[in-house]
Amino acid sequence: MLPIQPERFLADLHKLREFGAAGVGKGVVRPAYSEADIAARRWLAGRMKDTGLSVHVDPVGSVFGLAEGRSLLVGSHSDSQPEGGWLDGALGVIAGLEVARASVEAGGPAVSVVSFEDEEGRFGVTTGSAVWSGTLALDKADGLTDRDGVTFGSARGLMPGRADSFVDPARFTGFLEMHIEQGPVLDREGEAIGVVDAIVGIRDMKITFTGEQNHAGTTPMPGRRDAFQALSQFNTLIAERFANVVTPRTVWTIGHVTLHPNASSIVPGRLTFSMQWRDGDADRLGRMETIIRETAEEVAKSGGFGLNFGPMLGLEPVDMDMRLRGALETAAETEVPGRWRAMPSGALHDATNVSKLMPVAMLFVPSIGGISHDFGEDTDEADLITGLRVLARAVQALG
Ligand code: HGY
Ligand code: MN
Ligand code: MN
Repeated sequence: MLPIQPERFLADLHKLREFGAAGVGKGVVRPAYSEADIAARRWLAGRMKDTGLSVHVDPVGSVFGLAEGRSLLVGSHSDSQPEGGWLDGALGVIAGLEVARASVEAGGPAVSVVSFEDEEGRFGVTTGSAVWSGTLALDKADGLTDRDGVTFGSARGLMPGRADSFVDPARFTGFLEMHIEQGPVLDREGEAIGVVDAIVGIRDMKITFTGEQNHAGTTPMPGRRDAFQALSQFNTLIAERFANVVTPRTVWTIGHVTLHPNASSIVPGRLTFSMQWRDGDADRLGRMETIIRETAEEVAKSGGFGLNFGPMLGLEPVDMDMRLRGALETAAETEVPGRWRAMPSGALHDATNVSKLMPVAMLFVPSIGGISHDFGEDTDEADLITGLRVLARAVQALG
């Protein structure tokens, strides 16, 4: 086993949590290109340099610690959701750093480390690795905006020390990402490790209904063009129409709604909302998109609303590489025999984009209560260390 040092690993994990600490539980607020994110990346770059890796901050702010010659890439992301947990992404980055240090101390195998930028999609969907993998052109990414209208292009300019060039993916033999499950299965089943077999696909777009802003007291109900009512109708209709298309694993979410002018005595004239859906089957995602577009058009037409579909972002479902996955499964059976399972990922990860460039595989540790994308996200330290041990075993076996 590589000479990993669990205490050093945990110390760095807790140190990273300090950047953007929310002051609520172990939560963090560290969105892409925020002061906390930039400071965290500067600290990570220093830890990579201390390990003897050469640091490369790419044009979008993803931070790589590069070993000499060809190497296995291990990492994840260190930016967070607007209200994030301390482990989402951070765990995979610090685990990668610890395995890289242990590999250097053991004289090999060569391990590089990465923290991708904007995996949490302040601007898009896994934006940093989507640009690196060619899924998303940089000039298209630069035009993406966050919910306050800030562009990706202007935000990434805040990241100091960015190189003009991207890292050549040919340097890497493959990519391993350790992550919290962010769901209830391992915690509920009392298991320690999940080895991912496939990552779901996703579609994400903004939709705007435009009605008529008017006085909430004097405007009779018949004939109102109330943009909120349009969304309410749309939401009910798609749930009915999805019934014979979806499976129990399919999910769809309206997570962000902007109501204009958002005042209690004004009939809202405009509403923009985020429409996101995920499934393991690309064809089902397509059928859901048809229902979404047709239902929005039907609601707009029948209620006299304007309708606008924003750009749709999406990633296809992806299977993990069998050789890398096998190394993780063998390592899990050695470390926690009978207390691990192969399982799909309902969450998106940078590994989806990186799979376009090289073989990838992922492993999960349990999330207490299945909570994530919430300040309350947490994992027992014993489970964090078990995950690190399984990762280190797999890295050594693949070496
Ligand atoms: O939304 C996701 O699945 C990822 O955590 N950003
Ligand atoms: Mn994540
Ligand atoms: Mn996340």
